[in-house]
Amino acid sequence: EAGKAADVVVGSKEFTESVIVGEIATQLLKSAAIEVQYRKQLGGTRFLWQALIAGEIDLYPEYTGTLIEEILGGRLHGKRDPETLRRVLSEQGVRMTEPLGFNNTYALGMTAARADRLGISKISDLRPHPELKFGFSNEFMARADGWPGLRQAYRLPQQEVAGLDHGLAYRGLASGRLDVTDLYTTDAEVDYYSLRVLEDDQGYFPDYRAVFLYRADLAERLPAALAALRRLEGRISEQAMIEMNTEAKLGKVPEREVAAGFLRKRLGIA
Ligand code: PBE
Repeated sequence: EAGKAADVVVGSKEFTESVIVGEIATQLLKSAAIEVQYRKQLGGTRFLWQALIAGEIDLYPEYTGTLIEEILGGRLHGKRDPETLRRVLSEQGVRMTEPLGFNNTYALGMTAARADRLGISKISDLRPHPELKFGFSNEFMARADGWPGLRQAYRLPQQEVAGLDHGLAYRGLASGRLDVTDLYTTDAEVDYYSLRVLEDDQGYFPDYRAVFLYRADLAERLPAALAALRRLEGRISEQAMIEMNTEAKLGKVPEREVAAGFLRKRLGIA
């Protein structure tokens, strides 16, 4: 803790949405006269979780499914109820807010044109097509809720499976180098590239409701910070999040401005 320049250190993962939501928190805390340092795009899920536990950051945006399947997986012993979740989190000195209002789930996607030609509308329709080229974001390749489990659950035969940067996967679909990738359902590219979101007909993916994870000691040290953060509970709809991702990704508006616009329009914070 010693030597921290700011009262609160906010972190985020490497993709646009995480950076925007981290910006929103940062600006909201600043508007409450709290000194904030924003360490954006720190890395992947595991890195952010470790940084939170180590006290290098005080809070970051996370998703319930990611928390349950990937981060806490083994420690929950198959239980997924909110009470168990909060108890196991608090054993780690971590708490979470109520959901912010949107769900950003993984899904498999293809271009609508390719999906139509092959008659594919759901994940199990991929089974008779071993020739399809799959490319998944690097984190998805290795996660507990990612490719290995999905392949097993759906008994998918595809052998040609590449790991790549999430942003590049969309361009791979558009150029025809890839047939199938993992989407994040609030991504701007889903609409932009006219992608078909394949139905998860075996219900493999959980909900990924956005929340903030924060250190329990933050709540004790700076209750005003927590009160400010909690103003975001239930306030970011799926539509609002998709619009913000679109502004940033396709409109090239800096995340900082996108976040400021949200706070001004939806929370009346100038
Ligand atoms: N996501 C979508 C989540 C999981 C699903 C990639 C934004 C994440 O864990 O970062």
